[in-house]
Amino acid sequence: MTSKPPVSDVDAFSDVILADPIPMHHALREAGPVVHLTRHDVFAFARHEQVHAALVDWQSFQSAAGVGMANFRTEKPWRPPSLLLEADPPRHDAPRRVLQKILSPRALRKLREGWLADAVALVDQVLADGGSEVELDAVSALAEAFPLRVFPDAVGLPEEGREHLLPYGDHLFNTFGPQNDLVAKGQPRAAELSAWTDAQCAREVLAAEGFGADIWAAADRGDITPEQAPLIVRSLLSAGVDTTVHGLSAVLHAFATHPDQWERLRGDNALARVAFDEAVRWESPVQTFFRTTTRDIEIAGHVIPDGHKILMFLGAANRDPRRWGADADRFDLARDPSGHVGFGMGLHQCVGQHVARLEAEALLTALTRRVERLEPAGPARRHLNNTLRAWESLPLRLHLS
Ligand code: OVM
Repeated sequence: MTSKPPVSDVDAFSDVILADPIPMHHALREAGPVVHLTRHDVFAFARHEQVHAALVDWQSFQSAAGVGMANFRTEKPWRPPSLLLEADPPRHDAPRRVLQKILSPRALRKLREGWLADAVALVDQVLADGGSEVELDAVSALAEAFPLRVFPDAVGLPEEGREHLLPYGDHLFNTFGPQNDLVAKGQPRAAELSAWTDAQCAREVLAAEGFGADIWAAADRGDITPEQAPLIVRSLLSAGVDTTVHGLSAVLHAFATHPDQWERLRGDNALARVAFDEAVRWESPVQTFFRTTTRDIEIAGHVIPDGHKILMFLGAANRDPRRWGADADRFDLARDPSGHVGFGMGLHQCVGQHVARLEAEALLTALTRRVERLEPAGPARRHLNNTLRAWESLPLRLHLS
């Protein structure tokens, strides 16, 4: 016997919920393993067990129909679908294999020293005209500044137009949600931002060395087709900037509000990567993605029919006490955050995660050299996005050592 799942009429993308989704996450987890969100007509998973299961079962929960609310089976996508994010095997395989190698820990070794030095240079520059205390906005001065200093160069982008990267990403991540005011607000610039991004993916525009050139070299080898190459470069530009910026904001906010954890990191720089992953678990910069069912699926006695949208609350799964224990809401470097779904899981798991971790390690390590303590220096302000958990402003006071 099967029954209808519990329902909720919550607007999961309203300003109030986006500003603080934690109470809704709690309510949805408690309501059951699957909840029908009647307002969006989608089925929500908020527990770690079901989110994890959906992420690893790509046959039953497809990405090719779009990982936003729009169902590509019935609606035309606003941009050509990503060969990585919005594809399943076998189409997904070659692009994934190529990008995975280009962004592998082994391939990143040649960037490591330069990025560590760049982080030291940025931190020295930012702290230069202070005395023993410096006040800054950690979003613009650090979380945005560092990725923008290293990542576009690593891709091989021209200098001109780089200011389009963050607004493009912001709009793109809004479009995974419903067509609400956040999407409408981005609409006037969408065509211009999208055209700029697409233009950067051409071989002639990219530097002779870098991730972009590496992707085109894979096309020369025949590992991917020349038609696929620009779309794979586009994935780097789409997924590689805003996500990292908000991940860095998250870890800086975490440390500013957990001084004992900063002490711990200062005592052992090897914790920088764990700290970043714990912040990704704790804050989940990418809050949600959708899947689409490819068959009737039974979950805990409820049937989700074929072709329906599943909304996976990564942020809720990452704080599910069933998986993380009673202190799931605590930012704690003593925890092992592995198994978090902030980077996804399974064959779509973030292909750029090693790049993000290297950026975080470089920035945090550079900060531990100079900063004894950091604390909020004013009210932190959220930036609302349909998919991203983001800060607009994080005023911090840094006490230098
Ligand atoms: C892509 C893409 C875009 C946004 C996010 C993402 C988190 C990938 O175009 O492939 O992964």
